[in-house]
Amino acid sequence: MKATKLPTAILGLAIAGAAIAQSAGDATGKVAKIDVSAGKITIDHGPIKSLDMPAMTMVFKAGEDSMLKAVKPGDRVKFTVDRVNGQLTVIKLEKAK
Ligand SMILES: [Cu+2]
Repeated sequence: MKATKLPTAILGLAIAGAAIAQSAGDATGKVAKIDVSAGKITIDHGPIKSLDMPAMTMVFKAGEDSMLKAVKPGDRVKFTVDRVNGQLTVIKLEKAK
């Protein structure tokens, strides 16, 4: 079982990597709300050119649960957004100084 699952996982990662290269967008913003149980983060963000998005406050899915614990409402952040399974997802998040 394990031997057949592993190659599929590697292929999946390769596909995700290709998608990130095409559509990911970098942005800055301020955390407005964090919903740990839903795995979501609301960010008051600046324009994201590659996604053709003006500045707004919106909800993103968090790519990793650890992101929701690394920041808190009011924190300024730098982040990268990509569409994962059709949902705008924060794939990288760090506190801005
Ligand atoms: Cu937006």
